[in-house]
Amino acid sequence: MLDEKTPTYPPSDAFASTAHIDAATYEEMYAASIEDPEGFWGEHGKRIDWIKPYSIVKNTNFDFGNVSIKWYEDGTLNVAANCIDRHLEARGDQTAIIWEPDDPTEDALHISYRDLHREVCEMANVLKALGVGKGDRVVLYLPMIPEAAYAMLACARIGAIHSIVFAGFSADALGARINGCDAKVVITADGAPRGGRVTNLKDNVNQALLNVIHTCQSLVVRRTGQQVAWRSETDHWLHEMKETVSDDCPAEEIGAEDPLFILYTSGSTGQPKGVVHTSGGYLVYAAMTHQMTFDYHDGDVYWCTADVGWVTGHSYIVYGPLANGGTTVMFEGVPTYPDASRFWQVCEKHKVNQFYTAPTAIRALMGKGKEFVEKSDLSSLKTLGTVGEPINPEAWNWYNEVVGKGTCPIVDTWWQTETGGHLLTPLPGATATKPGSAMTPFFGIKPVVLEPESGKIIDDDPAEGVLCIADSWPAQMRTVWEDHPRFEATYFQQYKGYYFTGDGCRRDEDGHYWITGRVDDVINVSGHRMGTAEVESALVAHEAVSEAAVVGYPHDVKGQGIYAYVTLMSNKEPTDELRKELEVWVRSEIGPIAKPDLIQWAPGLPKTRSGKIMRRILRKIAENDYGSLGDTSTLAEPEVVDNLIENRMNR
Ligand code: 6R9
Repeated sequence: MLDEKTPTYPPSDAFASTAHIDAATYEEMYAASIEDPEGFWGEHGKRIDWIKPYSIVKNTNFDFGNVSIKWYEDGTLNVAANCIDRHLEARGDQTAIIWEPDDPTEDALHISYRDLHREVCEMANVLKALGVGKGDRVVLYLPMIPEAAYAMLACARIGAIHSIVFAGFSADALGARINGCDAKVVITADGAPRGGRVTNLKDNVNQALLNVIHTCQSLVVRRTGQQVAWRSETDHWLHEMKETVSDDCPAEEIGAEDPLFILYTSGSTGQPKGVVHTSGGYLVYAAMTHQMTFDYHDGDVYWCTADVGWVTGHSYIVYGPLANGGTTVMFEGVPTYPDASRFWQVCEKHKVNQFYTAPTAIRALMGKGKEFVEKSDLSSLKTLGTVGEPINPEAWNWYNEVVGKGTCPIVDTWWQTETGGHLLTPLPGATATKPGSAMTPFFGIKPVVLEPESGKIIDDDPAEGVLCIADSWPAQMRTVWEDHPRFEATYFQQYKGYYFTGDGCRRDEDGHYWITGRVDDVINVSGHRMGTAEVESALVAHEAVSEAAVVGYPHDVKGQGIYAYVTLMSNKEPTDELRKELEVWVRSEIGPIAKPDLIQWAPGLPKTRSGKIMRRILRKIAENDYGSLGDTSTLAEPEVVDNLIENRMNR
């Protein structure tokens, strides 16, 4: 919390004077956006091109049982035409995408808007030749290569709905998502080089499709040239099919509320849910936040280090920057390969002006020492950003001093897969930032802090409680794919009339927001969202496991680590081999990011008399804070707790 010693970091006068938004403009525009949302968004909707202009701006209802969210509903547009065609005349030769490969000795690519147009048209025609049309689903399981952006935009061009599955997910997780949205085609590559190693994507697709009942063709990009097992009837090489199609593909007229993509994300219960985003409002908001949050200007080179498998890659590598006619860097590799100077070498090589990454990457690089940063010329940098989890002040200060040399505003952007774009963030030319705070709402956003139990609004500052949003914004998710009741139950049931974010927060005496982390059973591992329930169900699917409970615990680099309490079947011995086996098992069920960091053998789990696992206690033990366990009197067998404390893994 802010006290007298908390420093604030205002932008320099020079930065503020050329910024899109300075402090006075922010105040004025924010007030206007809240007083008259229809007028405000009616005006800002014009930043993109419409085929048929909208006459209705906002039609939204947060009442549980009748939740419905529509923006610009009678307008039509094409998202790909907005990201490509409309820039051709003025900037056809400008670089749209700079692609930086995993291996620094391989050449980077500079893809112009004209190149992008041709590639996307060809890919769109290939999809059409495979029978894909408006409203059909296409799953993308790809490395960070330009074809990932081409495939997204090709879907958008013909009105197909893409659903990207992060290439780090396992075959099982991929199969579940292909089934979940009934995809007609999966687009993949032979292999994905990352950090000097190769993931055999095509093999994973083959394995995933064994569990897919409907016919799903695959379109394969040749990236590594490795041998792959081919399913002759339903597999197609992209480079072969491209030879057979025209490089002209008209952009379909798409309704503002037609889905653009589905993205599966973890929640506190059950299987991941398919978050649905639609076309018009999403693009308006992604473009506007990209321009204003990063203070992006024409000609700037912007780099977001995320993967397109996450929402950050959707809004802030592809759709936002390209809708603005920008130059966006796509990076195939990892921050530490070949060594910890890679990010900074890429910044120097491509003269990056805005750099956007995750706190976990900053912490990992901070641990390697500043020599790795100081080898590179970072004088092109203007704005730095973070996303995905709270940033601790130590990492913030390192980012500010060692990377930004104290001259680059840092924007700590809070948002979610569900929100489509930034909701709480400083604006670099307007906000005097505080390390660790997401500061202020973006235009049109009405955050409220509620008492967790009563749901009452806390008006006075400072305030601490759960973070909800009181009114809709254009990029809000519209529904859960084919499960609107789940959408309403997850986000609108607990606190009536509000969108419930699942995050806790504090608002300080100046009215600035500090995210305190999830209040549900979602953990955040290296900025990746993980439902503890997902990891638990993977563990209990193993024949040796009778019961499992998973919680997060503080981890120096990852933010949170995964701590699993495992009860074995009575005929199984707790051995180190079995521990290894369970780690490998979870990797293959979900993916490497879900591998437990610590597994503790638990002869019993603390439960209430009604049989509910007391997670509060498990969290405390995992945090090595067992002195403050609180009330354990409602436990069925209080003695199991002593055993767990004695054998705790995080000391
Ligand atoms: C964009 C993205 C969403 C959850 C969110 C919150 C956490 C994201 C944050 C942050 C503190 C920030 N989160 N940004 N916490 N400060 N700047 O990350 O989407 O993967 O859906 O995760 O991440 O807990 O609820 P997603």
